[in-house]
Amino acid sequence: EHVPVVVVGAGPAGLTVGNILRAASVDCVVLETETRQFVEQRPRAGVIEDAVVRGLQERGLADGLLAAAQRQTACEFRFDGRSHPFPYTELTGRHHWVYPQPLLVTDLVRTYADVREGDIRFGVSDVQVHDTDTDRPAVSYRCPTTGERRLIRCDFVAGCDGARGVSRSALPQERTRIARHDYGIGWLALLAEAPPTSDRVLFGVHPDGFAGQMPRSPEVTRYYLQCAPGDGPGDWPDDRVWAELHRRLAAADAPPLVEGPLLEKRVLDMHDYVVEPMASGRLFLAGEAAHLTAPIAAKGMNLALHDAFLLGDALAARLVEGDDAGLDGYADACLRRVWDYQEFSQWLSDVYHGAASGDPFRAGTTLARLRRLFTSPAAAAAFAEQYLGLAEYA
Ligand code: RFL
Repeated sequence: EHVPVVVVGAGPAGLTVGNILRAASVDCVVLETETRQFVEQRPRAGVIEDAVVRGLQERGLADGLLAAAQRQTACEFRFDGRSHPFPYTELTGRHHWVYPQPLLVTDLVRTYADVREGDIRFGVSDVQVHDTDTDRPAVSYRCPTTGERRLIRCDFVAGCDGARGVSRSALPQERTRIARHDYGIGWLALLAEAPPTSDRVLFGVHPDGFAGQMPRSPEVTRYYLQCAPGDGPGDWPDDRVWAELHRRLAAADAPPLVEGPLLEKRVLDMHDYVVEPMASGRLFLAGEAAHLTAPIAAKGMNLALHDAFLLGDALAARLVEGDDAGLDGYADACLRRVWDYQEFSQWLSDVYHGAASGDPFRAGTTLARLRRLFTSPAAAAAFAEQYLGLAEYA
């Protein structure tokens, strides 16, 4: 079997690359270890930048999103027992969109497989990437129904298999650097079957630790609670979760949180990494296969989709018109943005977690940084620009 492109992984990045290739009539195979149902239901991200929505729209991939997503114009910090709304659209003219990742993935699978007649193979196992530094790379896998091993030869491999994938390890070790950052904290990620108390994203900066509220839909709300990095869900019975959420998001001038059953409760170990240079020979990584940003600034899926736009367009230009420029500049173009967002996540992490660091000096300076967003128009504009996505990427 031979196809021009094998895409490893059917997350937001891989499905977007596949869709762009099919729209350009380039054949490809997407390989995914999980089932279709599993990837369509996996809850994760929800906040999408204007520029990414536009990127999806330009590629015919935003119909579902535009019909159902909420467009947000402000977020809100809570500290000193009060609410502090931050109206970012007033400052930048840009928005955030709330559209849960499972809905986006469902749209992307449907368009790829059902509308653009793309080949997608779910439930494969033991995926291996071969010969990517030659002109004839290949990907092999075990077929879920027969158990036999299959080999697909191709011209290019798009490694979009996320943080736990295998394609990253096919980069030549001597030319690859992995830069890591560990925040030394955990976040308890929660999904509650309850309406949000406010339709804004809320950030609670509190001496007991950070807490966040991210509306997902009228029925479901995501919450985060800073916790010790070694904690497990067992350390956080529902009563403790709600007591801490109430305390850390308290504001005398706002209604209380609405409690409900907790559908998801897992501890995220907060860390970042960046794989450089993201490409070698005929292998190009995109999304979390190449870089992870802890969900502090809600940038992970945005970065994954930015990569996928560049990679899909570059592969189509190469395979349809013989134009190599996009592929040649791909890794550098992605990495500039990745480092920008990593820096912003680190900056924001200090603001969120400084008050609970146990170090009174750090608590003082990070609170000063937070108050400055509400007293200095220049500081507010700088925050808004990064939070909504730099204008240069819009
Ligand atoms: P994904 O989504 O992990 O997809 C990779 C796919 O590859 C499959 N796979 C393999 N397939 C074939 N062979 C193998 N050997 C394979 N190994 C794995 C996997 O099953 C999967 O289907 O990576 P991708 O496409 O790069 O997309 C990245 C995003 O999913 C991720 O960045 C976001 O979810 C991060 N994130 C957020 N990002 C935002 O932009 N805004 C948010 O509000 C936001 N909130 C979040 C988040 C991530 C979270 N978690 C769970 C860490 C909230 C949370 C709680």
